[in-house]
Amino acid sequence: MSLADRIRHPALLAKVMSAEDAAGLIPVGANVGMSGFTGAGYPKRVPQALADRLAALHAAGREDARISLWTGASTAPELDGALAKAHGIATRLPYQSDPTCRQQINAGEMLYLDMHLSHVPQFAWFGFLGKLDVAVVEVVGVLPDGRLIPSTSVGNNKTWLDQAERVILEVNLRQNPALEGIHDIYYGTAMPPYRQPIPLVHPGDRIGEPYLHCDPDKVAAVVVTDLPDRNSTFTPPDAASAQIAGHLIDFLQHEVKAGRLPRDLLPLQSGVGNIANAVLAGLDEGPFGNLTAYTEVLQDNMLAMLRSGKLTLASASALSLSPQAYREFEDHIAFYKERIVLRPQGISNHPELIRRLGVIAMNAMIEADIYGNVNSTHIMGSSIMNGIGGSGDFARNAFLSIFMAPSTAKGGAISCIVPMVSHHDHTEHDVEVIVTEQGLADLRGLAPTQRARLVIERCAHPAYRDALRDYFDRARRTAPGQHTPHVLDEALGWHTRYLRTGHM
Ligand code: 0RQ
Repeated sequence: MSLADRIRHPALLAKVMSAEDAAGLIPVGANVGMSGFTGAGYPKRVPQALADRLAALHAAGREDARISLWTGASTAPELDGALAKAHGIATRLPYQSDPTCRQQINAGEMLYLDMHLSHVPQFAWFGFLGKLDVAVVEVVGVLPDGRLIPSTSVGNNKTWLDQAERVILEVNLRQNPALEGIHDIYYGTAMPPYRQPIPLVHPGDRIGEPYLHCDPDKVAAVVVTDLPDRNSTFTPPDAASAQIAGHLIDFLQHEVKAGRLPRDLLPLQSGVGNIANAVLAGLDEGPFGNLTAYTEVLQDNMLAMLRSGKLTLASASALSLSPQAYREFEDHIAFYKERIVLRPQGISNHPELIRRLGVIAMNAMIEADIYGNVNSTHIMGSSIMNGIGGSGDFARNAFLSIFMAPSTAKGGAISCIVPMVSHHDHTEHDVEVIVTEQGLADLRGLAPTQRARLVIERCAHPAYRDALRDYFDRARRTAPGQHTPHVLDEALGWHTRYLRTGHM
């Protein structure tokens, strides 16, 4: 396939230039919206060229040689990693998982706006984030009329292309042209007070069109890439993850028996990582069939469930697959295209749709407290791990909001069930079920003191259970209020003890 077959718009074909020349069009201090969502569909050459330019400016004494970087979600070493290593990011939003970014954020050198993923496109439209100067978006190809074939993620690309003053396109020849048709880009959104209901009532509904719009006159450069997505390798579930998955599947079966869930459950949302993968593997072997997914990231085990027929369709914003699973996807792309829809994150994570569809939200956490408040983002109250991502979009609006973690971390030195979380991402009001390898606490319909007993008995590790019982009993005796009793002097004492001694 020649370049002219990929870029079928002559005026855009004429704008092909080197990544270095394109990066030169991005001013220092600009707000730059880049594509990319969980390691998929991010630009691969312009960010590296920009990082080289910013590093050279730093070497020449330009300490202000930085940009503000907005994306869909996490990206990859070629984007977040390269720009962070060049000290080229002043402000980052809305989600990252890059070690260098994390280090710089925690050192106070990079500002980080950790945002709900569904908020990002509308905050950009509302003008809450300032003006978007440049968009850098990876695409698979350009149609003769200038519409764009999106890549392996959609993220915020529609918003970046609409809002940015200038656009740089990376046409990635490595991405499969047969991706054309898998996307559903909804152009029916509006600003309040003119918003209308979003006409999606089933996870697989297609309500938009398969292409992104972009005014060709705004396109300042087209760069050609031939590089694969990050495609992290897949790690098989460990023992704790498999136990967590087992508890969760027993619970879902119980809900079906009780008549609170249909036999084919409700659309599934699954976070990323080891535990999420174990839950999906358990569901693939489990008793349920005819399942659907309304989620933001499609990872290996969801692909396996589509292949086995357990899952009939999946809606997401990105394909985050290992190299092996991506080969399987490409080998059977026609099969998967009938069963997968990729959407903008403003739609995949939309509260209205999550509430309407009755999504079962399953996300990992860092720690929970005895009352069911959840911390998904911070280590010991102050240091960021990754970010809230889509977990809040789903938890607040789900039919069932489930959070999962091993009961201990760092070889047992940390209890993931604590008297009070050191940072709140999901309050007790948004958390219905907590699961660890020890067991599952169903918190629905329970008052705080009832929740505390259950979380301690079902979810805490035996090595920490007595200390939690003792804390709760003393709080019951001594707290001035008995609705959510705490010993305030001690509530964060487990964390401060860890910071002092290396053990909770
Ligand atoms: O640290 O790597 O230094 O060993 O935290 O923990 O157990 O490997 O868990 O990779 O599944 O990540 C919540 C961070 C879990 C993730 C979180 C330490 C632990 C380890 C990671 P090391 P694990 P996972 C969809 C939904 C928020 C976004 C979200 C996340 C490291 O799932 O970012 O849900 N979620 N999005 O040792 C101190 C504790 C700890 C702890 C674990 N209590 N105290 N350290 N760790 N518990 C996706 C998107 O939105 C895009």
